[in-house]
Amino acid sequence: MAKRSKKAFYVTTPIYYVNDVPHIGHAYTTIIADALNRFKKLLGNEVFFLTGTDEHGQKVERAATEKGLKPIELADQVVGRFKDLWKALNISYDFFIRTTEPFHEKSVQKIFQKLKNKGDIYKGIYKGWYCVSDENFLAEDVPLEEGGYKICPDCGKRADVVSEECYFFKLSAYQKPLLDFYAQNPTFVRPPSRMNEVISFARQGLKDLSITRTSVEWGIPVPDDADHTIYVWFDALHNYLTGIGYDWNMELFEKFWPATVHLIGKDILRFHAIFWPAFLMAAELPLPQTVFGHGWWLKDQTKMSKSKGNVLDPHIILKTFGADPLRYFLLREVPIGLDGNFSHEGFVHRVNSDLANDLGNLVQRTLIMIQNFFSGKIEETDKEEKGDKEIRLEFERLKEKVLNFYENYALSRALEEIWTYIKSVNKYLAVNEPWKLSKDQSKRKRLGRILYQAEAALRAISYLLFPVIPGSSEKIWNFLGEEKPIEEELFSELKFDNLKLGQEIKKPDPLFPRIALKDFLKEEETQPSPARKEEKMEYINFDEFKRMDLRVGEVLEAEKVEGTEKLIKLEVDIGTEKRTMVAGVADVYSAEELVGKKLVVIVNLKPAIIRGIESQGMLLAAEVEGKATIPFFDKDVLTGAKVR
Ligand code: ME8
Repeated sequence: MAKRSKKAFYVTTPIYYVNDVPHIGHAYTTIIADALNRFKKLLGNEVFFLTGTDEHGQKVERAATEKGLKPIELADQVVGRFKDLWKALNISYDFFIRTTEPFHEKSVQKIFQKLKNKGDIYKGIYKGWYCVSDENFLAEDVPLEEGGYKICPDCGKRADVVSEECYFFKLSAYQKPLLDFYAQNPTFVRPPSRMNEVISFARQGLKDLSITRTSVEWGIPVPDDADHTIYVWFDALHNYLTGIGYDWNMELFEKFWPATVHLIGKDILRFHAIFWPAFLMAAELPLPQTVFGHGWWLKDQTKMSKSKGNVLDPHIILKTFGADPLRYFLLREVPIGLDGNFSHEGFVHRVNSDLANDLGNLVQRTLIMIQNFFSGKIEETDKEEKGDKEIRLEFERLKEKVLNFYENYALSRALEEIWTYIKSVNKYLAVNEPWKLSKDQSKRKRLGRILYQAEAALRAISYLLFPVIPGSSEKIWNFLGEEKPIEEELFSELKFDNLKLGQEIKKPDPLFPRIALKDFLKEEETQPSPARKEEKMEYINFDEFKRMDLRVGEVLEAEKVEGTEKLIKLEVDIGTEKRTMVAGVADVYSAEELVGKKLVVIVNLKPAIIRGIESQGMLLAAEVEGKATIPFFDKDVLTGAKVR
């Protein structure tokens, strides 16, 4: 393989599942990637920034069924939501990969075949437990619960039993090569605590990994064995290759592979730091330089996640504040490796104090004074005095520190330093009181010097902030009358006095509106919760409703369906005849307790075959935390009575 160019920087985000719409957690990883991407471009690197969506697998298949959609229809909808969000957040990715695209599917099949031909993939039988939420096979030592099932140790959800023929990947053969690789590349996983976690996991022994399913239809078919679909993680991880041209644009691929950094949340570390390098070793491809596992955003001290229903919809924040306050807050508030707790109070406080007060005020007052005292253009200054020089030198020191912090993923530290500098410049103006000098004609050059220093500092500050708050930085840059785009100045060429004398400024607009907490909370309260919003009411008319034949049914007989956990077969009298129905309620009700009960059934629903039994109708039940609660009547009602 041709050698990757030294200037190449290839950054990726996870590809997100399309089972649900994006939230702040997804926005976080993507914003980090965007900041790194923009920073590296300022350094003159050739950057490729890949993001996208993970569209196959049981989780997406189930979510689509629940919504009455085909998986691809759900994917198409959710992809739109992701793309809209990235646009609203000013994310400048180079390519958006979808794993349902034919070029990706074809390459994954080819790699699968290659590994099979090599003997790294073989056929066998998998028996064990699977967590659909994490799309993960549980380790054997996860204990059985009293009810005879297993709980996923990562997400706390109930796992499913899987017993089927499948293809295995010989992960066990890569245990030693992986451990050797970690030893030689101690910064492969960052931060270091996560590297230790990965090493100790790998040391415990790696078992071969089932990488196909026969019970999941929504996946890439195994070449020449179409009863099997490829395990969603095998499929998804390869996006990092196919997204930069592997197998379809090898020139691009060779320019950027191996990836410089895969940015991920710590939830998916094992997939990226163990499975992924093992797959690559098997495919004889170079391994990525770094996998960075960042911390989680929590809400009320619990991980924000769709299944817990505690996610924050970024659109509400975007509507009130715009992209930059959110980008700034997420990157400033906590170091990337640690968890952060999102609170509305914390957000509003940080944004008002840092952006509106410190930065916004500095921009406003500097530019307004230049406008008022020099008609927008400083033509002459006197020489630098000690305090003026200090502002320049402090910037030169700042630039080096920021470079170092950005290079080392310490974005919050970089921002902290930039804010110390913003405060120094504000103080410099307060001490020198240019508004007083403006009254004395003999101090014009001195006044010019002070405002020039503040203006030059602003130019430099906006440049350093560009990776994090690109929209606002560009605005400041443009207010200063700069003509070349901000990205065209190389970091190495950035100097305090790159600001030319005699440059005419533009009238500034307010940059960051100050928002009162109570107004923001009001906005948040008026939004439907993400879960409710998803239900998006689709009205039916009365005639459509009348077409449903809902009746009181009486359960005559009931028995548990063999080999299932939840299903009960019922014989139900619907007034005119006896019907057989299958209901998923055995985790809550016993067959015996249902006999004799009257409940609501829909009798003109098209029959469906469930576990080989024809279900000729359906009973209605409320879903409470994933479990069925059947509404029974509080008065005696006639069997077969209409329900309307
Ligand atoms: O895992 N805090 O997709 P996913 C911070 N498709 N980051 C969070 C977060 C939170 N509360 N919640 C989510 C998948 N994230 C797979 C990835 S890659 C080959 C396949 C971010 O939709 C974080 O980056 O569940 C996490 O790793 C990712 O979203 C999980 O997204």
